[in-house]
Amino acid sequence: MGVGEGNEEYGRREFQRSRSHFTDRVTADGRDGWPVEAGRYRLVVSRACPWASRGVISRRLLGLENALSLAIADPVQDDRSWRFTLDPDGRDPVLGIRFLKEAYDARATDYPDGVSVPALVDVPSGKLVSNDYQRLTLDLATEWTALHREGAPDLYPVALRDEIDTVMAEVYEDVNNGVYRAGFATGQKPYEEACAGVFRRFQALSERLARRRYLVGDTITEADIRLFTTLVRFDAVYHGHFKCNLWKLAEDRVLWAYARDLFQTPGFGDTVDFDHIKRHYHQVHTGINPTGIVPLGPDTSGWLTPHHREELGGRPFGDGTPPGPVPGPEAVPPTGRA
Ligand SMILES: N[C@@H](CCC(=O)N[C@@H](CS)C(=O)NCC(=O)O)C(=O)O
Repeated sequence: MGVGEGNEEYGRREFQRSRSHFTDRVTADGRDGWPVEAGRYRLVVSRACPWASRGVISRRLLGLENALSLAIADPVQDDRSWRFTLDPDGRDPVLGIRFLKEAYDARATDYPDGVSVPALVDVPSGKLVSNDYQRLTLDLATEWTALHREGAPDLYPVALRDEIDTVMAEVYEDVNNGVYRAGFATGQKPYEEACAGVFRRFQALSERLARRRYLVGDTITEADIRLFTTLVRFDAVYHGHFKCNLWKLAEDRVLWAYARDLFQTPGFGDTVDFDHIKRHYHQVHTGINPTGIVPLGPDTSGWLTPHHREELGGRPFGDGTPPGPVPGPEAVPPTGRA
């Protein structure tokens, strides 16, 4: 029996992820009308959101901070969705808007899947260009190359794309989206299948990563970014709030060391705000946490402990170099750090 085909007792309800509605691409040749151009676009994210966080990490690793500016939404949406309440006067200082919805409205009158982050917005017109999170980071890696920093890594190397795509598809199905299917299931059977699937995939990934430092090849790739964004949220929100609790990340020696290795790599952990992550999930999903209470734990200091993964070899940035420090205004506040 497949997921969602449960009997009366368990129900048929299964979480359905909405699709990205705006799939225009910003490319080197500008074929969709949106050429890569320094300073033209604004990346709107929530640091709570795993899909948006991929873009925040890629942007850091590739050194696109000066070319592509960043807007950080309040981790807690209201019924008008993502808001710029963290900014002075509650307005994004570059786009001049209070709600991300205003950029969506400038682009279209009808968008059945609603407002979501990440969102790439054209600054001169104020219009949304794309909310296609699956494509966004691949384009940052392959289309924005003219604006990459010196020493930027190749996050999507041509020779490894098939393998990267295969790993990412499995990770998406069972892990990135699997935790959501478990967390939002409204029937016992869909929950159990999704939860079991998360841990089956974790087991396979743990075996894969026992003797190799990164998922594909010997350098950091897009596949590592996509696994990391789920792992870094795992013990803080998916284990309790989404009931993915067969074990904690910190209880798997290999995956925990792998995740800490990435966390301690410039461009990964320096983008993570545990305060935003915890408040978003626990305060926004009132269907599964009606009181809105945000748990005090877990202790996040373990993220900074030695991981010893260098012993496996690997060249984090290949022939390139690590990114420099986080630009001052983008530093994660102490309340959100490990
Ligand atoms: N479903 C989104 C994928 C990204 C996503 O799910 N983002 C979430 C945050 S993690 C979001 O913005 N959801 C809308 C909301 O919560 O208002 C899409 O189709 O592009």
